[in-house]
Amino acid sequence: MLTIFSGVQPTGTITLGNYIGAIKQFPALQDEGQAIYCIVDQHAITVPQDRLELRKNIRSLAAMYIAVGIDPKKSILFIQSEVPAHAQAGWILQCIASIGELERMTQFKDKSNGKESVSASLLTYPPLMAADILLYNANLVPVGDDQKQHIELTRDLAERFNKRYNDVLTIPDIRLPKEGARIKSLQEPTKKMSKSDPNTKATIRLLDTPKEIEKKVKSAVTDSEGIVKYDVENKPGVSNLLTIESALSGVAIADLEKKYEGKGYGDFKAGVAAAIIQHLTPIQERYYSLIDSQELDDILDEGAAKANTIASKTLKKMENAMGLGRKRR
Ligand code: ATP
Ligand code: LTN
Repeated sequence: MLTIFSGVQPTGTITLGNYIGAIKQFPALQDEGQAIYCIVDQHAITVPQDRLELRKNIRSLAAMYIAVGIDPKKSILFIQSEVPAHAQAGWILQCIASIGELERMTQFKDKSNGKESVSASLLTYPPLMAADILLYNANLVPVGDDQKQHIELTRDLAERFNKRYNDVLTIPDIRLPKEGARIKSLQEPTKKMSKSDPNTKATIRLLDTPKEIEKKVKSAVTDSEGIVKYDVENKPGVSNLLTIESALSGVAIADLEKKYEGKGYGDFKAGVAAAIIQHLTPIQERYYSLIDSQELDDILDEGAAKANTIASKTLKKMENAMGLGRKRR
């Protein structure tokens, strides 16, 4: 049976980029095998976080996972810091990773670029991510395009561990979405849409109100041509909006081009906003019914217990293979 694993950082309300690039795939994968979804709060603290904000974001992300269709009867949903094996296995994998390969990670380069001082964990973040995945013997990791390099490193570390010690770890494969692997910022359509972008007009968040969505789409950067055509090179803004509408409505991009033929960007943007609102309304309703519920805590308690059982078994195998601690009879 396949094991599917993915994680999202609780660093703010998830964006359409996170949703289309990764989270939208999660519910569908529940029927392909055992799906395990994690709120990676230990990853979030690689950059400074306000403690109250972090608490709020963790709970919010948990409710959002379920609101988008993750069924806790089928999937395991849990918070990373509630399963100690992650940090323990992360340490082991740091011991087999080299500084050089970690310094080559583009996410590290981006997040440390221009900063006078960054935490050591920003560099050692990928071995922790590898631990997340490898502890569950995951075969498949659904993520957006920006995580490709981290998944490749995870595979390298697992292969290195298996070769150096014993065949303990499963080599995972990446699963990218068919379209929308990289949703762009509405304001700078050559940059990825990011949760932590300080420009609020650049991102649509899953909890934005219909008014906010309309406003943001209306002010999205396009071009002066006035023709709705998919052409990433020359029309990145229009192409991004087309990708968003197509991913949410299920209508092929070519059919959307026909729908907007002879129409201006005003009509186009109104259509895109309507498609977003229609898709997000039921998600928001489910979210608000869950956010303050005991049900949510029960789901997370059960998820942590199940995750703990699986993860601590793999950790034991890793420790035994390396000769850590005492041999257990
Ligand atoms: P931050 O801005 O805090 O670094 P982020 O927006 O990049 O956060 P993550 O929590 O790092 O979000 O990512 C969650 C998932 O969303 C990952 O699988 C990532 O690949 C995917 N993702 C993030 N941004 C995009 C995007 N613009 N397009 C497609 N997928 C994305
Ligand atoms: N690094 C990822 C989040 C992440 C993750 C994971 C994704 C942490 N652990 C395990 C998939 C599997 C990010 O920044 N988006």
